[in-house]
Amino acid sequence: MTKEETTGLMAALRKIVGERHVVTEHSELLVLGCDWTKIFSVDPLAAVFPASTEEVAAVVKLCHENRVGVVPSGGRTGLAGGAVAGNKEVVISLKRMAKIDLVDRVGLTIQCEAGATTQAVQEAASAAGLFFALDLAAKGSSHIGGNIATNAGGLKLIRYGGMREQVLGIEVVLPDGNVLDMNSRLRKNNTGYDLKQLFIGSEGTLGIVTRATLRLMAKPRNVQLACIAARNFSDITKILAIASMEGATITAFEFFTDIAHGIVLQHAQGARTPFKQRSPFYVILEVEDSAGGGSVMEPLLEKLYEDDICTDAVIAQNSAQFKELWSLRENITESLSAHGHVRKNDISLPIDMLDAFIQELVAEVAKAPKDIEVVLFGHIGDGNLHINYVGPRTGDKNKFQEAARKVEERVFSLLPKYKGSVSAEHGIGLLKKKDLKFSRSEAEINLMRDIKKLVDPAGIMNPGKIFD
Ligand code: FAD
Ligand code: 2HG
Ligand code: ZN
Repeated sequence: MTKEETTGLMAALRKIVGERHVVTEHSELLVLGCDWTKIFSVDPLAAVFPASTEEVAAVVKLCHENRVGVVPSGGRTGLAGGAVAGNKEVVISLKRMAKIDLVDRVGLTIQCEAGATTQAVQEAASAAGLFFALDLAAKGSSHIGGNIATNAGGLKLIRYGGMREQVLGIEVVLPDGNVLDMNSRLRKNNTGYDLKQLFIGSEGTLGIVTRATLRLMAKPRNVQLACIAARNFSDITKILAIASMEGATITAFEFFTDIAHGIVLQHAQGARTPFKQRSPFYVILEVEDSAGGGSVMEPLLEKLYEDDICTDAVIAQNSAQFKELWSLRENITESLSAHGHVRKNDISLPIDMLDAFIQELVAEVAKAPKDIEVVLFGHIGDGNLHINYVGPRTGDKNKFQEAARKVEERVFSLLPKYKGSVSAEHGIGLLKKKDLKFSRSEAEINLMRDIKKLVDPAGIMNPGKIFD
């Protein structure tokens, strides 16, 4: 774009959203054009903050006419570079569109604008005596629109499903600025293709989600939480199997190694270990005890002790301990960032293949440079393992990323034989474009490209994400 064209575009954007809601200042753009990854080059043309669907549509239409790329932006907690603007795109932030307007206590739904945070929706549901099931450590910042665009998984997927399972309807601004209203509250609607599914998990490459209708449910009752310690990784999957066989309704099954635990204890304020003696592996197990009276967790732990599968366990006795145990898991990501340079993998495997995979992973990691520490944790109850490669903060960031990339490529190449995925929940974004081939066939990738071309022939919607 020439200087004059850019000036004209900025004036038109200001006319749509108002003078104050267009940012062109370089230092602010460096933040607004970036997500949590902070490893990609950032260079947006501008960032705009529309206040309504009409304003989003007008901005997109204008950018479409001028063939300028747009990057939909939510809470910028994404871990795949999906909300990164690196090529003079206009960042469209939904931050001002955070209204939560309708809780239907009979049909159990909630309607909101896409810029509402995950936590705000959880709290609105709770205030109405109900429960919104998506939960993740980024909930205070992540937006519902971002959760939909990434099909976020999170901490409770094992029981309630991921974001896709929570979405009944959405409103979307298409790449040409037209609005598709699919914001239905219906539970059942078999009238041809379910088009909203195409946008869920599409990482902002097909359109901008502006409103959503989400499912609510009754608040879980008598939830019990334990942190269980184990000697071997294989005992972790045994605990999962035994818990199910003993009839526990598992609402979360989260794993972390003692290395992850140590890093949290070092960096998270007020964190302390609940164990007298540390063990190599831990699980946070949350169950719903519908009968009440502690009838689930204690007998289950007794069985685990009897079978010599756990080395120690603590049960949260009150809400403070409940929060404290959960924080040991929820603080891992932030503590890792405080600890050093980080490269993240977010893989998934059939759960019964995890033991075999971990053995191969350990062998692969043994060949890695010695200053790369490998930290494992994740939503093992649904087969999602988070691998973080961590390098010393004092080292060079780019060199570390290159070295860690070599290790991760070898790890990814193990996945096809397990029919695993290079991304369980964070998405492809910019980070894993080269790795899509490890999980999806050429035919699938070609079909995805065809869909992209059909919906966005001008290629302006979040260009360069998922594939080029
Ligand atoms: P952003 O980062 O702003 O954007 C993510 C993608 O969505 C981008 O491609 C962007 O273009 C697109 N997008 C954003 N808003 C819209 C919209 N309105 N319409 C269309 N496209 C849009 N993820 C999990 O799945 N499970 C977890 O447990 C989890 N835990 C996390 C914990 C921490 C501490 C952090 C930092 C991240 C975690 N994440 C997790 C990753 C991240 O929080 C999720 O991917 C989240 O859904 C992103 O939401 P966001 O609003 O921050 O999106
Ligand atoms: C989590 O489960 C997130 O906490 C982040 O998905 C994972 O930091 C990571 O690698
Ligand atoms: Zn996760």
